[in-house]
Amino acid sequence: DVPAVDTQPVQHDPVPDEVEEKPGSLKVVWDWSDFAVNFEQYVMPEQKIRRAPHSTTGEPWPMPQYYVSKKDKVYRIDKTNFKFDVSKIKCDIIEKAVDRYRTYILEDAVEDMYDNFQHAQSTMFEEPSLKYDTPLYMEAPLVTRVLIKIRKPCARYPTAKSDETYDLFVKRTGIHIWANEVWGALRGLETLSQIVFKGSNQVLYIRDTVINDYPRFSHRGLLMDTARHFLFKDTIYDILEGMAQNKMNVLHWHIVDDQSFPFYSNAYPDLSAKGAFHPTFVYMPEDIADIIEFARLRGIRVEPEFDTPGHTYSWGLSRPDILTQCYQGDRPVDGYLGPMDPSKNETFRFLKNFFKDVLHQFKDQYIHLGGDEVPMTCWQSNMEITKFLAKLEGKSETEVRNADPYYYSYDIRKVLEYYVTRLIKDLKSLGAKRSSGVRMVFWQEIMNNNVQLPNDTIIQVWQGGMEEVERAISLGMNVIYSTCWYLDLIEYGTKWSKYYQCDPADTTYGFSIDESKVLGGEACLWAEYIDNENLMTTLWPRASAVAERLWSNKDVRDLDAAAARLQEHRCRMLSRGLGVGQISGPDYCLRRGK
Ligand code: CP6
Repeated sequence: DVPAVDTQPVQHDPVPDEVEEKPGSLKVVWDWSDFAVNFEQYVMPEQKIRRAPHSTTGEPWPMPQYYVSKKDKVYRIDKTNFKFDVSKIKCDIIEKAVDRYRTYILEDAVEDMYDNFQHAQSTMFEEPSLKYDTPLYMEAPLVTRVLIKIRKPCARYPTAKSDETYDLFVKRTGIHIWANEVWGALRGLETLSQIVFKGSNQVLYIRDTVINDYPRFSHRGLLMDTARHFLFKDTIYDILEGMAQNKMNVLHWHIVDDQSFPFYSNAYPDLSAKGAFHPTFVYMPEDIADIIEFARLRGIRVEPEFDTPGHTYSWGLSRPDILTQCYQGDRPVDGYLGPMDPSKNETFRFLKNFFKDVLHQFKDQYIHLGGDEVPMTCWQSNMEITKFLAKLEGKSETEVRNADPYYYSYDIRKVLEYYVTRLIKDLKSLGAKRSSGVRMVFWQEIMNNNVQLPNDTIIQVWQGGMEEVERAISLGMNVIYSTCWYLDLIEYGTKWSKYYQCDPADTTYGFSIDESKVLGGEACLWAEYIDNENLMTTLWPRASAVAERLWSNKDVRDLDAAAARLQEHRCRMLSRGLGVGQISGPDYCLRRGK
């Protein structure tokens, strides 16, 4: 029984005569000798990364502000007597951090994968292998002590003003970490754990090093979306642990949206009872507290976002009364509720009670209030709203009664302005009862719509480039930049270099940007196509490119140098048990430990 074979020839488009005849056209490309000569130019820079010389092992990510390490002066880590001394400060944050980093240093240290491996013998590598047989390594002096000195008393929560500065000295006398605040000591311990490396002989080494380090931007964030897919606590812990390993310090938690409402509100339990995907897919107050605690111990702030007045479909499952009924002509559109309804006092009474509980559960000074993609055409279609607007504009009773979208010219953006202004006022008054106060963040549309904002408002730019940053600053606002860092937009390859080259205060095209007004940036991982299974592989190490841009000096930009360190960084995250994804095309990691 021989299967029938389709003997029809494949139909090709006929090759046009001009192409065959013209010199330098298609034909030339198929000249293989020419291709071989030009091979180098066809190799993408990212593919060269695996040829990185093994001297990259033990390099930090993100790159410190000032960093000198001596390749010819190496110490051995004394595994059995290794000790951390923390002087003069009693602090749970540092005690727990020491426990974590002891494990990372002594058990999960990244291995020098370029040494003693068959490929290392080939000409692909710049240095020969077996370097651990040389006197430099065999006779390296032992270091046994890490001395941590923190100048100020331990604070409970990290804030926007936390000092993350630290110095790190690796000398014959020991390893010294000096910091102003405990947050700097955390960053210093992370750096220390990165510059310790394991030789292929399984001995731990560290080079003689001097580091003075501090972040370029104070806001180095990551947007996590738990509304499009519910994320389990373990996944969120992995995100936070990855952030700590990249010195990122703000978890922007986009907790609810149109698709689901997984936040348990003490004031309105029906919101999650009716709005969550499943009764168990809810973050209870204990869960929120656990996540904030896990973040706190890593110097990470948790900034919640409750996006209104748009993106609120799931709120309407329990509270249809606070959403706007959209109309088609004079007929209500069945089952279609739009943004929050600002014409009702009940909407604001509800929001005030709701946010009172939010400010109770979340400790950070910042709260993100959304304001993006508001479907104002729904407001426009609803006669109650247009009447309300007419009243806002001081029209007479009859004018209001007769207000008609076709005859009365109005600016629907005034409704948004009213909504946002009233929400801000209510939140400020709630914030006044808190020790940290409250500072509000909005998506950039709020600035686009003529809304008068208090000048401590923060604008998060997600569309457009430096012209938008410049505009927000000129309006007196602080800025968080995200446009180029939408990590959920997936293309072939990982495109980390694109993320790496983007700068939230880029002045190369002539924009005058006051960098002190740019708080930093955020990598956004919107979760329409992300769940617990693919989150870590999509997020890391791509977000690492963002992390270095936000931490390191503006002129740390060399792609080849970054590629070598990033490759090691990816292997390090893997060896520490995080299921991170690809970065550089074909490569390999040694994965010991977990
Ligand atoms: N959800 C919310 C989203 C997006 C925004 N807000 C979004 C828009 C465009 C892209 C990706 C995400 N999914 N609430 C915009 C801030 Cl490309």
